[in-house]
Amino acid sequence: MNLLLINPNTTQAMTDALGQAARAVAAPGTVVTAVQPSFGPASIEGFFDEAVAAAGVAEQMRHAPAHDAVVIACFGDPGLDAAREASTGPVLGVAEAAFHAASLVSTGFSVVTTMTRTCVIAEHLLHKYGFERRCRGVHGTDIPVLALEDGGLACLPQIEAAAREALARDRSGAIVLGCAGMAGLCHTLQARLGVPVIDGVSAAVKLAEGLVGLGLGSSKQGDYAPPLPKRYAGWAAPLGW
Ligand code: 2AL
Repeated sequence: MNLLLINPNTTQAMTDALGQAARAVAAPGTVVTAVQPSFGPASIEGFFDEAVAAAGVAEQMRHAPAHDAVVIACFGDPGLDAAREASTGPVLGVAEAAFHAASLVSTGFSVVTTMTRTCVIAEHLLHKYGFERRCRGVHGTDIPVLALEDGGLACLPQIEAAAREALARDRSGAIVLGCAGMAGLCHTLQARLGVPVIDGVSAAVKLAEGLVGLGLGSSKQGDYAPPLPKRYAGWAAPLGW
């Protein structure tokens, strides 16, 4: 199957690393194409970044190559519903995928994320998706996303310490990594912490493969029907349907 991975930020090194992380868990028959928007923020660390990044996801979906499934590889799941309108295949956001995976292996999980200001974005998603009763805490580390650009090894001790504190304080059974850029740290953290550690990129890839295997795609009934045809003005003109 063809899996389109969209990194919603515009940092090429992260797009390459996310493509690699996806290929590392993908089934032998899965071909991963990793792309990023042609415009937008270098990293997504707040509402304004996220609003522009969501338009970038819409841009990539509007001109997407043929695909069987899509993964949106930023923990804020920017543009997820829009991308589902634009695709017949399953579209997975890494936050939603990670919350599902964590709920299947623990009674309650904690999220360890980047900047503290992004905690509320994760909390909004937990409510939107109905996971507020399974998540026992969202913890910021104040690590900037671009500090994870090179794989984030230098940030490992800080993330590990935050995860240990979260597990103890929240009485959680699992840790969800709250940034796609933390993907490469997942196995080391799981080995050190001794609890399931969920990287949303891997979870989204495997869930996407599972859904395609089940013959399931985004519903085209009602609210996920394709966008209505109309004129888009200004710089967005090429995005109109
Ligand atoms: C992210 C992420 O996954 N990519 C990005 O640019 N920002 N998430 C986050 N919590 O900071």
